[in-house]
Formats: sequence, structure tokens, C-alpha cells
Amino acid sequence: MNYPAFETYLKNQKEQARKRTLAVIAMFALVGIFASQFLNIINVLACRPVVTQGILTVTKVVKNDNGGTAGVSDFTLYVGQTQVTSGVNNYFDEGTYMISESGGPDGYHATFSGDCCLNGNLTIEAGESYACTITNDDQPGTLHVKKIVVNDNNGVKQPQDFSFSINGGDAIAFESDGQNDLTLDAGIYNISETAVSGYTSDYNNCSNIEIINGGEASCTITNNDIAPTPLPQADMSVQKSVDSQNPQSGQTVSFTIVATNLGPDSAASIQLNDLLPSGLTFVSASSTKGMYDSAIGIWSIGDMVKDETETLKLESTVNGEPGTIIVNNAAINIDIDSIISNNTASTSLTIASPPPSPSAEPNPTETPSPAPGPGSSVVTVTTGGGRGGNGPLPESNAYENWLKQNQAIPVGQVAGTSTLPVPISPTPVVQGEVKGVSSLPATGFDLTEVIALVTILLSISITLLLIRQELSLSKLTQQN
Ligand SMILES: [Ca+2]
Ligand SMILES: [Ca+2]
Ligand SMILES: [Ca+2]
Ligand SMILES: [Ca+2]
Repeated sequence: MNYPAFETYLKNQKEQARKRTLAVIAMFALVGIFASQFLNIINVLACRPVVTQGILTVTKVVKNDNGGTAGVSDFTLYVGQTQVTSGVNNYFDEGTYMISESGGPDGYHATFSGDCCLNGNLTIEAGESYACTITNDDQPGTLHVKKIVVNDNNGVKQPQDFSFSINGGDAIAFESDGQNDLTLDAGIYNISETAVSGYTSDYNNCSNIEIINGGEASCTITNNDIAPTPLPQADMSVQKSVDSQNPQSGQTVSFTIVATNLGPDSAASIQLNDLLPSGLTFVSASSTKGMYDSAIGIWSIGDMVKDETETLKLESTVNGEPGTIIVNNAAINIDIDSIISNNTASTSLTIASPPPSPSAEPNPTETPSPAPGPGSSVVTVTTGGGRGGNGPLPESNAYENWLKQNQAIPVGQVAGTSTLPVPISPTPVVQGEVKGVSSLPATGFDLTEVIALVTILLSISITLLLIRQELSLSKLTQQN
């Protein structure tokens, strides 16, 4: 055998043996590792306890978007009969449980979500974890705003004609059925109504109304039509007169206007129209109440109570041709008067002809002596007729009127000389002379006159006879 070949052969055999040895070692190492791990697994499995429970976490959520104020701590959570804390893991045996809560304010609606059913039921299996959430949502409240309309005084308004506001907000019209049902957050509310003319408003439980979550309240507003105000029962009347119904042109006349409230009620803001017509020129006005405006002819009296009487005097000058008739009217200006027929009054006057010019017959016989004037204290007046020297006092003479007023010599009576006192002030003004009788009887005899005439004739005859005797005696003396 070739030796080198043999050596090569041995070398290969050794190399193969070493490889087989390494392979065996590796194989045993792997087996050992596997066995070790296997034993470890066996050992772990053998030491693990038996799992019979699951894990449950219950969470509470409170939603306050309708005025609610509750918190998580206000609610108590249960799993079955076991109280649990929100958000904390709890172990429960396998089985079915009812998750529930208690406490918390009213007005919250609870819903279940997560692993539990909608009714809160949950079945737990061993080794499993569960999460269940209870959400409490605050509920809004309801406010009923009711409307009652009373139309017992001819009112015609209906509920929809009224409106209200909540806490001063925008106006909300009432519904035709007379009730508005409002969904509101929990809180305090005040209801007010827009006033409607002709109706009263009565509120019942409409202020500081407390609405709680899920609760309700009612506010009622009653409107009653207002009875019309009774009309005043005042009866104004006016009367009018004038001091001269036959004045001459240029003469001043005085109208008297009397306004009276005959009641039974007072009358307000009374005015009286009395504008002077053509032919009368305003001079002056005086009244017991109020003011007279001559430009517009209105006497503003004001308020007048029952039985009150007020008077206006109007002085005016008459202007016009003789025979002219001037009508002057007065009218009460009032809105409501129970009797209107007595609200106007009228008076008329006719302009008189001027007095006739003084004639030659009868002649004035006497004038006052001394003439009245300042400082005079006694006036001696002799009146006389046109033929007899004495006669009835005529009527149309201003000075004689003064005499008449002083009862010196009665008008229409025969008077002789009369001495009468004259007031120092005011001193009478003589506007004419004392005139005799304007007319004496045209026929027949006045016995007084006859006696006086016979007396005068006898006196003259006796005088002439005495003169004649005197002359005769004187002639005889001269002859002797
Ligand atoms: Ca809510
Ligand atoms: Ca309604
Ligand atoms: Ca009424
Ligand atoms: Ca009247």
C-alpha cells in the first residue's frame, strides 16, 4: 500500500470523526436547550393559579348642558349589589351582573354604553376585562305660559293678540289656544307682557319662577277688557242780556253773559264763544273767572264744578244807522253736554234814532243856580212849564235824570223851586238845560192857571188903580 495514500486516508477519517463528534455535541446541546425550555414551560404551567374572574371598570359621566349642576360624586355606582367607584378596576367572578346607580338629583337621564348592554346588564367571563360607562344628561324643564282673555266689556282681543317676553327677551306671541309650552334650561325666569290698550293685565306665578331639570311650571296672564269711562253728566248753560236794547249809535252798551254748570258732574276746560258782531266795537271785558280774548271772542273759563256760575261783562260801542238790528250770540264750547239746547244764548238790540234837536218851544225857563261845579254844595233848581212857569219835569234830560236819581223833583210831577244838596265829589255833570214841559193840554182850562191869571190880573188892576190914584192926588196937589 502506498504509504502517503494511507496517511491521507487516516487524515480524512479523523476529520470526519471530529465532525461527527461536533455534530453529536451540537445535537445534544440543542436537545438540552429544548428540554430545558420545555421543562420550564411545564414548570410555569404547573405553578400558575386557576383563573376564574374577569375585570370590570365602571365609569360615570355627567353632562350638564341644560342648566344642571350635578357632579360624578353625586351618584353611587353598583355592580350587582357591590358598590364600585367610577374609573376603578374591579374583579368579579364569572357571571351576569346588573350595573346600576343611585342618588343624584332629579332631571338626569342615564344611558349605558361600552361593554354593558343598554339596560346595564353585563356578563363577565374569567380572565376578561370589561368597561361600562353610565352617562347622566341633565334634562331641560318646561314652562307653560297661559293666556286668559276676558271680554265682558265689548272687547274683541284674542290670545294671539297678546305677546310676552322671557327675562326681558324678544316678544313671543301667544298661541291661539292660549298656552305656550316652552322648553327651558333649569333656572329662574320672569315673564312680562306687552301692554295692550284697553285691557288690564293680571299675573299669576309669573315672577321668579324656578324651573328645575326635568321639571315644569306654569305662569298665567289674565287680560280683562276695561269698561269705558262713564260720560260726564254735566249740563252747561248760558244766559245773555244787554243793558240797553235801543241804544243810539255811539252809545256804549254792556252785555252780561252768565255761564252755569247745572251738574251733576263737573265740567272741564269750559270755553264760551262770544265774538262781537259787526256794529259793536269792543271796549272792555271783565269776568269773575278766566280770561276773555276779544280778538277771537273766546272766554276761557276753565273747569266748573256743579252749580258754579261765572259771569262775563262785555262793554262795546254801538255803531250803525238807526233801525239797524244787531244780534249778539254766545255759545258754550264743550265736547260732552247732557242737554245742548241751553248751550247758546242770543240777545239783540236795535239802534235808536238820535234825539230831536232842541226846539224854540217850550223855552227853557231856568238853569240851576248856582251852576253845579266843584265846590258847590247846594243847587237851587227851578223847573217850569212853557206857559205856567211850573210844569212836570221831562224825562229826556241828563241833568234831570240826575235830579231824578237824587229824588229832588219826581219826573212827571209839577215842581217848583227846589234846593237840594250836591255832592262835592263826584260833581254832577250838566249835559243840558232843564227844560219845561214839552206838551201841555191843548184844550180846556187848568184851574190853577185860571186862578193864577185872575190873581195876576187883579194885582195889575189894583196896581194900576193905585198908580192912577197917586197920579190924581199928585195932580190935585200941583193945582192947589
Ligand atoms: Ca342635557
Ligand atoms: Ca299651545
Ligand atoms: Ca272687562
Ligand atoms: Ca247744556
